[in-house]
Amino acid sequence: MSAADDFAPFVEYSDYPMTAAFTNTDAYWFDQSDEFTSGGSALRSGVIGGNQISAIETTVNGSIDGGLLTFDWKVSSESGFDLLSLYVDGVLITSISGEQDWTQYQYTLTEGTHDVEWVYSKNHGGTYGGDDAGWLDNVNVVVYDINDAPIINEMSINYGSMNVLENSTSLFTATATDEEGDTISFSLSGTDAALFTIDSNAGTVSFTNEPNYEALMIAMVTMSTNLIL
Ligand SMILES: [Ca+2]
Ligand SMILES: [Ca+2]
Ligand SMILES: [Ca+2]
Ligand SMILES: [Ca+2]
Repeated sequence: MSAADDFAPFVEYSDYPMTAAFTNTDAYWFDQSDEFTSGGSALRSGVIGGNQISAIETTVNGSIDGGLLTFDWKVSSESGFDLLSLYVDGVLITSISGEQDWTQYQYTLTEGTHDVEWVYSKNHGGTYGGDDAGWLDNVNVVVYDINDAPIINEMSINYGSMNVLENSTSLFTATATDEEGDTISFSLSGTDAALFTIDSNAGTVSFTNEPNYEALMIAMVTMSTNLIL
C-alpha cells in the first residue's frame, strides 16, 4: 500500500489537495477503524521502541493568502516523555502526551508552501504508558482568499527630486500591481494635490499648469491606489 493510499482515509473532508509521505521513520502509521472521528477510520502511529519515531507528513502547496489547518488527534502514552507532535516546516508547534482523547487542533498557515508533519516519538528506555500510540483523523486545510490592496511600484514614483523642463507638464508614470489582477485606479491627495493631475487609469502624473522658472515652487503630494469594485 502506498503512502498516499494510507493517507487518504483521514483527509476525506479536506477541500484542498494534499498528498502524504512517510518521512525517515522507524515505523509507518497505519489505517485502522478502532479509533476515528470521521469516515470510519483514522491513522495510528506505528509500533516503535525507545528513541524511535513514527512520522507522516503532507505538503500544502501554493496558498497565496495562507489558510487554516485543522485536524483531530489523540494520544495514549507515557506522559511527558512519549509525545505526539505537530511540526510545520520542521519547527515544533505543539505536542500532546499522556491520556488525551480526541481533540481538534487548529493552526494558521502563512502564505506559500508548507511541510506539515505529525510525529509520535518515544524517549530512551522501554517505559511506556497506555496504548503507546498517537492517532490522527480529519485533516483539513481551508485556503484563505483575501482581496489584497494593490501595491505601488516604488521605483515608479520614488524619484527623490526631479528636473523638469519649463513649458512642459509631463512628469512620470506610476505603476502598481495587484495580487488578484484587479483593475487599478490611481489618485492623488495632500496639500498640493491640485498642482498635479493624474490619469486614474494610466497612472500618468503631470503638472496641472506648466511650471515657470520665474515662479519656482516646491510641492508635495501623496499617491494612492484604489480598487474598482
Ligand atoms: Ca477518518
Ligand atoms: Ca518512554
Ligand atoms: Ca490575495
Ligand atoms: Ca486585489
